[in-house]
Amino acid sequence: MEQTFVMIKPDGVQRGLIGEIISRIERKGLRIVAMRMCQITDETARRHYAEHVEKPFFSSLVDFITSSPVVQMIVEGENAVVVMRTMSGATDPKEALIGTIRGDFGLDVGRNLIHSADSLESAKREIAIHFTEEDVVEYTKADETWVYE
Ligand code: DAT
Ligand code: MG
Repeated sequence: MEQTFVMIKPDGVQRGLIGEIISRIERKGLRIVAMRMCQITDETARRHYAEHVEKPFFSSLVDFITSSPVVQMIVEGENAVVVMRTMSGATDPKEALIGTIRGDFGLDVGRNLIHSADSLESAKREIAIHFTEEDVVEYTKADETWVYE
C-alpha cells in the first residue's frame, strides 16, 4: 500500500466541492487515513511549494493557497500516487480530461482545485510537512476484498 498527500485547495472549499472530491476518492476504493481542514500559513505554503520558488507564479500561488481554508488528506491504496494524479487531471484545467477533477470543475491554472503529490518521494516529503504520525489512523475498510483481488 502506498500513501499520497492530497489537498482540496481554497477554490474547491469555497465552491462547495469538498464532498464531491472526497466522494470520488471514496468511490475509487482508496482509503483516507488522515484528514483535516485548516488555513495554511505562509511559511508552510512556501515549504510545500519550495520547488517552485523561482517561478513567476510563486507569490500568487502562495497567496492563493493561504487565502482560505483547505482540506488536507493522506490517501492510501495500491499505486495511490499515480491514481490520485490521474484522478486530479492535468495541471491546467483547460487541458485536463473530462472525468478528472480539474477537467470537470476547473477553467484556470491558478484555480485548479486539488493538489496531489507527483511522486512517492514528494508524497513522503509533503506528508511530513502537513501531518504527524499521531494524525494517521490505521484501519481496513469493509469493502477492500471487493476492491482488490
Ligand atoms: P501540479 O499541481 O499539477 O503538481 P505544478 O507542481 O507544476 O502542478 O504547479 C503547482 C501549482 O502551481 C499548480 O497546481 C498551479 C500553479 N501553476 C503551475 N503552473 C502555473 C502557471 N504556468 N501559471 C500559474 N500557476 C501555475
Ligand atoms: Mg506539483
